[in-house]
Amino acid sequence: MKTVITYGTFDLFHIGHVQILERARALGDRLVVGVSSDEFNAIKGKQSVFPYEHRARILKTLRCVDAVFPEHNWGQKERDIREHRADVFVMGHDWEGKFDELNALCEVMYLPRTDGISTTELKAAIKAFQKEKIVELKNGLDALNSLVMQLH
Ligand code: C2G
Repeated sequence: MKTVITYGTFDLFHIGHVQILERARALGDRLVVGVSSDEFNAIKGKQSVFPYEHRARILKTLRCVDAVFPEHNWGQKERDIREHRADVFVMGHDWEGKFDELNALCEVMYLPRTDGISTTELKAAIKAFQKEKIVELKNGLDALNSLVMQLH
């Protein structure tokens, strides 16, 4: 039974997350995933939109994910690899080289990221959309207001 392990925040779940999880799962017989807790996200300098419970539950629904556990800190990976008897540790290549020390415990693989999508970009797009909508609404109200003024 070959176990693959990976980690992430998986906020605003998107196709890039699906791809890395499916690619990781394809490297073995089961995939276990450490999902960053809200507190650890703060340490990573990330404010996730969805709380840990939601992010973990979404991953648990995936056919390619066999188990989900909380990631509380950078240093727990060695213990997790031992506990889950992981044979392969996988991350997207934006982490290339960052976890090579885990080679002492298991195979370390950095897989290609999915271009053109990231939680950060999604958040920026939503913010821009909201701002655009507010400006549109304000212009509409101003036009309405001047109409009303003309009628008086
Ligand atoms: N990812 C990807 N393609 C994207 C976006 C993300 O392949 N377009 C991959 C990342 O490389 C990572 C995983 O999806 O392997 C999860 O990404 P994040 O949720 O952004 O997690 P991250 O902040 O990288 O946390 O200890 C490790 C950290 O918990 C990793």
